[in-house]
Amino acid sequence: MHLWYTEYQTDNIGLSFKIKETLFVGRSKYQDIAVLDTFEFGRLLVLDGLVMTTERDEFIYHELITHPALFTHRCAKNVLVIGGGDGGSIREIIKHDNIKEAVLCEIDPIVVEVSKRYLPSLSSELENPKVKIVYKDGINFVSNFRSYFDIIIVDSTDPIGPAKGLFGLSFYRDCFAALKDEGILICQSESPIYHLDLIQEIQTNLKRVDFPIVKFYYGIIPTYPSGMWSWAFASKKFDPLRDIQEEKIKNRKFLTKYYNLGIHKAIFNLPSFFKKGLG
Ligand code: SPD
Repeated sequence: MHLWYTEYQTDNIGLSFKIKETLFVGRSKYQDIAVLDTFEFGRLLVLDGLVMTTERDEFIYHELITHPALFTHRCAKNVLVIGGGDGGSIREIIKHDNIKEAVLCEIDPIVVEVSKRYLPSLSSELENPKVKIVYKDGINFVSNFRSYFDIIIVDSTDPIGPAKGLFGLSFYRDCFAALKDEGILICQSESPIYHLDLIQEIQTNLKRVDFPIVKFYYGIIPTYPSGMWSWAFASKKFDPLRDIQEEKIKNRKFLTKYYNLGIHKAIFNLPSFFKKGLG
């Protein structure tokens, strides 16, 4: 007998994983949490029935949510990650020597605990002295800062339940205020295939907040709905293509498995349907 886990990505499509072992199943104050060991994608973190990350393809998501901003900003020192309790985004941020402090604001301590125990390749830098973890609601947390962060990364779950506010206008306003004059905000913005309406709404909201540069970029994540994912890049000063730091990307001293100079240029050149959808 084989056990299978299926994420129903839409009412009509599911992605199923054959399960080797169920490592953790529990309920925190906020959500259902599971870690499953799968035959094809290694360990899989599931929150409220939705795939958050897998050991096999997480590098694509975490490199793309972090390095485009970190290599566009001239010298980011203070970075805030909202969500991302698995630690994958923090692991990538910490690769940049210029980082002085990386704050992880995760609402759910159990996600961090579970990731430290079952997903060591993602959570490997959570104990780094440059990393400060706060267990708070990111929406309230960010509203306490003025011109403090160089980069804010919203590594949220999908826009259902507690994460809904992380896609809204007032949250973006607070992020704008919490960023320094050269600040950059990155938000995971779901699938361009399935969620173009949401992406349009994110674009409208970010422009209303007065970010002079609002762009989207995309990547291929096999275990996310449709396999194609996107991120919003909202910036007060630097443009990811006009201000690209080619030498810095080429001469980086750390390894990446997906991100490189060609990828940086390619991901901001959107497929026609996506470009059209953004108007
Ligand atoms: N549908 C999956 C969207 C998940 C985005 N966030 C994932 C968190 C990984 N650090």
